[in-house]
Amino acid sequence: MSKTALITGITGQDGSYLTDLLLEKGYQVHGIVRRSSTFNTDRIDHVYQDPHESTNLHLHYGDLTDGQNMTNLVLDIQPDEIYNLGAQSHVRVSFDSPVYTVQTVGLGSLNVLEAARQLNKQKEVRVYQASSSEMFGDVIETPQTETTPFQPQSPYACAKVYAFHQTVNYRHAYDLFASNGILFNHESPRRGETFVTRKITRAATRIKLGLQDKLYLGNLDAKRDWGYAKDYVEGMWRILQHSEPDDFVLATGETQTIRQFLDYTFEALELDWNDYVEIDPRYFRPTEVDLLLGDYSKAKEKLGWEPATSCKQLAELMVEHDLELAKNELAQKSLS
Ligand code: NDP
Ligand code: GDR
Repeated sequence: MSKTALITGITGQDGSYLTDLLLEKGYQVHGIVRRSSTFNTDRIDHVYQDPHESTNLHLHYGDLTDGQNMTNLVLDIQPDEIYNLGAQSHVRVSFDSPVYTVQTVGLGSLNVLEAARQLNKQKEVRVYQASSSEMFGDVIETPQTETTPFQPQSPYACAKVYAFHQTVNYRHAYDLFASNGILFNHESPRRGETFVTRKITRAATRIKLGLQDKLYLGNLDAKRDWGYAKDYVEGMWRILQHSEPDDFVLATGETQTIRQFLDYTFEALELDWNDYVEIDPRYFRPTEVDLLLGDYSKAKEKLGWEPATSCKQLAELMVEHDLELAKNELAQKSLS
């Protein structure tokens, strides 16, 4: 019998890679999609099939903030595994929309846990909670591990800390198989275009082809532990296959400044970023996380998980992808 998984945030970066992985493994994959006035399924269109024909991918309208809707879906679908990836996931935006961010990231996660608790009375269900290195915030120790105390520095991070603790509490209080993946930044060609890595690779490739002159950024000194999203969704899956629920850091164990990511990207295009980058204070955050560096030894030892892609390789594969996008844009322009 194939397993059934439910993914919140299936239309996002991680949701789309996880869908690819679970379909390859023979799962029945169910995903929750927000109703929107325009199509928001670009990242999963390559695996979408007409629901009138036989398909292993099933999409449902829903919203994390609607608890009744979450419980109805979970009880109807009867998943073996739930991956809670849905979130207002942009840290800078969480300062502009703190209440909405907390509703989706904090209470939304609680809605998923409550729904899982109901289903768990009928059959065992396993829950993955997308926790974040942002929870470490103003870091107390480096590198950060599963036992490093949290000092969140944004509404987003505060809400993720809340969801982390709720997940642990549901594990203890209700014997629910609920695990946290504490994932450090992970990127890809499917990364949203307002996160710094993708903003850089999109702009640099457009600059290379003469489609753009400048790139405006904020703080270039922050350090991040950047990995490849495709490697990390494999880790999510392994966390739910483990013999017991637990919390795991997934990271690369290396950290770079934004400047270094600029170097990798612009050097791949034989350009010097100093000629194009300007600082715009609008991208500064009221409180910044200066340094993140993860220690993934526990995941390596217990799950056999390791990252396969370095930050430089990541920048290069994103450049390769975005250069094709820029070439298509140029071709369209010359036709019009
Ligand atoms: P994305 O921003 O790419 O995707 C977020 C997803 O959540 C989208 O599918 C979005 O839908 C959906 N969503 C947003 N609000 C709601 C809502 N109210 N109800 C239902 N769905 C909603 O994030 P990532 O894929 O990068 O990240 C996945 C998860 O992992 C998130 O929880 C994020 O906070 C967390 N995380 C991410 C890290 C990273 O580096 N990428 C690191 C650590 C944690 P729509 O497409 O309609 O906007
Ligand atoms: P982050 O990712 O906040 O770490 O959260 P982001 O790419 O937004 O920022 C990383 C660092 O780059 C600096 N920065 C800029 N950031 C953006 N977005 N735009 C800019 O122009 C810019 N200039 C400099 C930021 O100040 C920051 O220091 C991501 C999200 O995916 C979260 O959901 C996830 O939990 C964490 O990673 C781990």
